[in-house]
Amino acid sequence: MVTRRDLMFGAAAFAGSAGAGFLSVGRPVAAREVIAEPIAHGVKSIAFDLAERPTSLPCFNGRTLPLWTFELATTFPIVRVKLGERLDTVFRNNLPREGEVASIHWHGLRIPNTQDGVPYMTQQPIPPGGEGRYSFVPPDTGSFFFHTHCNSVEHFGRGLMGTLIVEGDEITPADGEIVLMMKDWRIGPDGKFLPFSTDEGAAKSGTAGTVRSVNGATSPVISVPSAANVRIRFYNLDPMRISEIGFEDAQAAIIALDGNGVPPMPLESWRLGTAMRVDILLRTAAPGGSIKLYDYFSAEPFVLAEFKSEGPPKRTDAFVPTPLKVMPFAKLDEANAQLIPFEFSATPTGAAVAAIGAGPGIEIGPLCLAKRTFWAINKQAWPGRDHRDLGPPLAVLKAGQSYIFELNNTTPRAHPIHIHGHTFEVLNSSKRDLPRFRCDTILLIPNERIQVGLVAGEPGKWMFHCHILEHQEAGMMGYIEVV
Ligand SMILES: [Cu+2]
Repeated sequence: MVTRRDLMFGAAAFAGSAGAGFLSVGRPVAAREVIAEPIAHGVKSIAFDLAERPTSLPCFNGRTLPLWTFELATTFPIVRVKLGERLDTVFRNNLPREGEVASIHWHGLRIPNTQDGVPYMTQQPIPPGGEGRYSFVPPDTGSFFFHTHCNSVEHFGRGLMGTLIVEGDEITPADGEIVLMMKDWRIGPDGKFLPFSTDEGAAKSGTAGTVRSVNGATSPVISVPSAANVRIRFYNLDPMRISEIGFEDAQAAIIALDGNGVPPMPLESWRLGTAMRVDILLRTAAPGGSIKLYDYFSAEPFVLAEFKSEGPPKRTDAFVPTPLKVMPFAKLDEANAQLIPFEFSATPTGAAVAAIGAGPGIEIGPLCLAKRTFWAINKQAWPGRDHRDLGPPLAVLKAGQSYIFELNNTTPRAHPIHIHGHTFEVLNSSKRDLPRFRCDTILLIPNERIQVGLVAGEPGKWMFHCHILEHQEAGMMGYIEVV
């Protein structure tokens, strides 16, 4: 029986046969890159109706909760487009509360600033009864998602999100594909939603859910073909949870991070903060067998999902994961890049609340923000200003120029830091031996300093914030201006 540790040290076996080779565990050397090209043209049109829908998911144990969702048919819609296709979206805001404005942010996509969906900053928000539109050609393949960008703690808490998958990155088609969306729910003993945020949670690591789920079920058992190479697109869509996923007994490789293809790395375990994604290629079990996906970051390893093999074996060959095609990115000019430091810190108020503990829930004002500020970037706490009075950007960048962001977490909490409309190239960490990869959300562990490279993209104001949504709403948010 192969354990995670055996697989870790046995990694060179499949890496070597793939011609990639590993310098050390989980660290690939550069493989020959195949650039993805458009595979389709034309327009894909989708219509969303944002509304409250009483829903009984399997993880609710027979209870029905007032979810807010994008459409009637599914709790988390999966939108698929092919690289090269235009996506046209029209949405109606039918959310059941006066003043509950909405806009849709397309997380991870390098699309024009006007389509970025940030209320007051890139567009006027859509009031209840109103209609909004987006139209863009996703420039990159990968696993992305979309969500509203105002009152996000509650919107995520009620399930208002969906995935956007841009196809066209596979050189060798997988034998199957599974999208896994991990999200907790805050449900009280009375079967109703608990407050989505608390002061104590907002000042610490976020307010945790009480019921775990993947695709709306707790530890679902999912049928897969036997002895097959199945692609798993794993999304951490929780408002606050950090997970570290891995298999106890399987051959599996990470093939993409935040949608960006990487030379396949054996999956020992991978840590994801909220909004982060990982694509995995898994060799499923022999007929009748099953493989469990765990979250090792919980107090006890938690079974996220189980993959049960059915039918005759698909493959008898050795497990040799093929890299995905990658997208062309402007090359980082590291030697001439300007270094810009960012400090992620707690405000004195936040530190005090974290020290003394619980208090009444945070009230979300009409400006998409908490009234209290517990967190800051470069000592600037976002709710000091509203979306209509933006204040100065955290940095001004010139389009096409290279920068190194030094992200310094001076707090005892982890922060997944997200930038809109760009990807970071991870360069180094003060605490961990990280491979070099691209991402739109980078997890800073407590007191960690990470340097990331970035080539400034399209002109505009691009949000830059922690994706623990209570941290974002309590101050850890700002913007970068590209001119
Ligand atoms: Cu944070």
